[in-house]
Amino acid sequence: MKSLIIGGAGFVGGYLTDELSSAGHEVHATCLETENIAENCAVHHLDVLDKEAVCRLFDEISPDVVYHLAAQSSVALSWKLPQMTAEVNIVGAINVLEAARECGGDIKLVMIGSGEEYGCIGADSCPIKESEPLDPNNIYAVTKAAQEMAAKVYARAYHMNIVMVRAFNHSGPQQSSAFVISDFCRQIAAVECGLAPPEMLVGNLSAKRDFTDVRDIVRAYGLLAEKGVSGKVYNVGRGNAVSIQYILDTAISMSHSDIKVKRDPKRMRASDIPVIEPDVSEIFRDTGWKAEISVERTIEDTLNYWRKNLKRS
Ligand code: A2R
Repeated sequence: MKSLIIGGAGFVGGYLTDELSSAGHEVHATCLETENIAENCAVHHLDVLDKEAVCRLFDEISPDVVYHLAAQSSVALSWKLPQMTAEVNIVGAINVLEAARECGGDIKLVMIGSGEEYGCIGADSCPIKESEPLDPNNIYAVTKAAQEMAAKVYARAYHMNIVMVRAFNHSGPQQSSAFVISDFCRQIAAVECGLAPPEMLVGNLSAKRDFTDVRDIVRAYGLLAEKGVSGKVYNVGRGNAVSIQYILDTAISMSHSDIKVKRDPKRMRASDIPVIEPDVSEIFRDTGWKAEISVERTIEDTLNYWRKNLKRS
């Protein structure tokens, strides 16, 4: 099996490369010229905005499966750079769809979107089913909804083999500290090695989110490539939201340092959705996948990652 990961240098890309390599796939991964990437795969430089280059790469590799991860993936940055976000996430995705169409054959495409596409979800709509109307609430979410709609059109019009994913919060070692689990763990590690005073800066702790370990997420992507039904959209998540307070308490309980919690107005969001939790029965039905790694283990592994990496820096 020949797999091509587009956007292989990001947080998820490295884990997906490991998952597919250890399953015996021939793995090809792309990154931008400015990025570093693990060496356990064939590496190709690619900007998804260069349509000819995307087509050339598909012709050169003739992949069986393509995972499209390349994106401007930050919600915050999408407010600051809406045009760039739209270009990379929508035009980039269409370039990938076009390249697969032109390349022909029976390539399976796994297009990675986001739980953000649902927008402001009321607690009564949880767990959120894939049939819930999309109501994106930020520019990043708009672009991911557009990517998904374009992919559906290609699946229908050209009978292409495409599955679409709405991934909910995922976390684990190596994630940027712009995300909450990684942020809390990094702050604790900084206290422990004397780089910061013994306090934690936090935002809204009552919001509940659905956290899945990145190693489970990439296992889901592999199974969707194998067993996902073409033209279908799948929620990918644990299906069991926990409060940010629980994440905080669990992370602090793993440290021997005496850490005081402090509210940081900069970390409070004007409108935070109280609970986001997906219904994950579709992916379970079609692939048998469900999350296996506990939230506690994700926190522990992320904390240990920061303990090692902050000490080194
Ligand atoms: O923005 P950078 O320099 O970190 O590069 C990102 C890369 N990327 C591109 N690749 C090719 N052509 C472009 N024009 C382009 N612009 C950005 O895609 C990064 O290396 C990768 C996406 O990885 P992350 O930002 O770390 O996202 P993550 O957490 O791996 O999520 C994977 C997918 C994304 O589509 C998310 O929107 C979705 O899962 O949740």
